[in-house]
This record gives sequence, C-alpha cells and structure tokens, in this order.
Amino acid sequence: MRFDIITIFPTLFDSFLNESLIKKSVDKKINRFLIHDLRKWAKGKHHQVDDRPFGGGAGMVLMAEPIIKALKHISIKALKHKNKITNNKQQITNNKTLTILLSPAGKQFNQKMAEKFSKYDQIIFICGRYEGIDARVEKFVDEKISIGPYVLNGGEVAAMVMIEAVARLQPGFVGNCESLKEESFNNDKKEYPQYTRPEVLAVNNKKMKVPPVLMSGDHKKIKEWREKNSKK
Ligand code: 6GU
Repeated sequence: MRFDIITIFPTLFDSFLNESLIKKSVDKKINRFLIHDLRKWAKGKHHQVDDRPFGGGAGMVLMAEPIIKALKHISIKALKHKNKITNNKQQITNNKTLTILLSPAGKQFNQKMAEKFSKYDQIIFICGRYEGIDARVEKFVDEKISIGPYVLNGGEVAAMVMIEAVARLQPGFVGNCESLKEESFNNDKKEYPQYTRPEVLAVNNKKMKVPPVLMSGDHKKIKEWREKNSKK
C-alpha cells in the first residue's frame, strides 16, 4: 500500500517510519511512504502556506492553493508509477486512492474504518495545522477524519495513528498471523491477561505470581481460563 502525507512538518515522520515493524514493512515492500513538504508548493521567498482568515478572527488559515497543487503532483506521480508497473506486465488493477483530510471536526476514526481503508491501493493524508484550513480544500477530499474527541495542534500525530492502524492490516505485515486473529477487536472481546518471565516477580517485598493454570501445560484448561478472563 502506498501512503502519501502532505505536511508542513515532514521531519516529524522520520523516526516513526524508520523503526520497528513499519520500517520492516517498507523493506519487505508491503508499504511505501512518501512525505511531501507543503512548502514545496508555496509561493514567494518565505514559502508562505497560511494567511489571515477573510472576515477576521483569531489565528491563521492554511491556504488551499499549495494543498491542491500537492494533490495534483501526487496523483500524477502515482499515475506514472502505475504505468511503470503495467509496462512490466505485473498485475495491477485500478489504482484505488482515498484522500483524507485530518481535522478535529471530522468523523471519528475506528477499527472498522481502518479495515475499510486498508483495502485501498493508496491513501493521501492532508495534515491540517493552525486554527484551520481553507474550506475549498474539502472539495478535493473523500473523507474528513478525526482520531478522537480532543484537539491536537495539527494532523501529523493523527496521521501517524491512522497509518499505523491501516499499515499493519496489510497482508504480511505481522509475522505471526495468529496474533492478528486473536486481537481483541476481531472477536469483540477484551484481550485476556498475558504474562511472561519471571514466574514470580518481587516488587516492594511483595511476590507477584503468574496464575498457576498458565504454567500447567494443560491447553484445555488454559483456553478455558483465558475465555473466562476476557471481558466483553
Ligand atoms: Cl485529525 N487533527 C487535530 N488538529 N486535532 C485532532 C484530530 C485531528 N483528531 C483529534 N484531534
């Protein structure tokens, strides 16, 4: 899956994309991430991307023009990439792209949406910033999404949340398929408590023990215990 991110803080994504399973999925060519610095499409020597709101009011508004230019650039690039692959006679069906505007006023993101979005070939994220974004941008997006009922300074962290939720659903992302299957959201249950070594943990002169059934080797009993201890 291809992810394009339009942002005025491109370096925020550096460590996020260069660690752990996300990085491995890039190495395995399961996911591609392209970060686009919005200032590249800004005018003037100051590369201005925001301006005062018409009609007055506090704060600055992200301008529509650089964002629309960035979107055009990304779709042309995606098209070229698609042609390159087609010429190589590799199978690629119609390139399904989803354009998302990150906004605290958007629909609240959830696991069902992550699953739906994971079926696309490409997602373009537009990270909003400052007090707002020129409303004309909305004509160019498919979805306006928020990650929860609170206000962040911008869409960057929200984009990372969504990227992680969607990228990990790509086939081959998680080495062990069982851990995806057993996940709490898939069966609508909370996960059961998990333990690892040591069997007895001493903290403040107290001994914290692992439930003995988990040490019994009795798989039937363990399964029953886990079911009983998973709360709906
Ligand atoms: Cl997507 N953006 C901002 N600025 N704040 C948020 C959000 C997004 N989701 C929750 N809060």
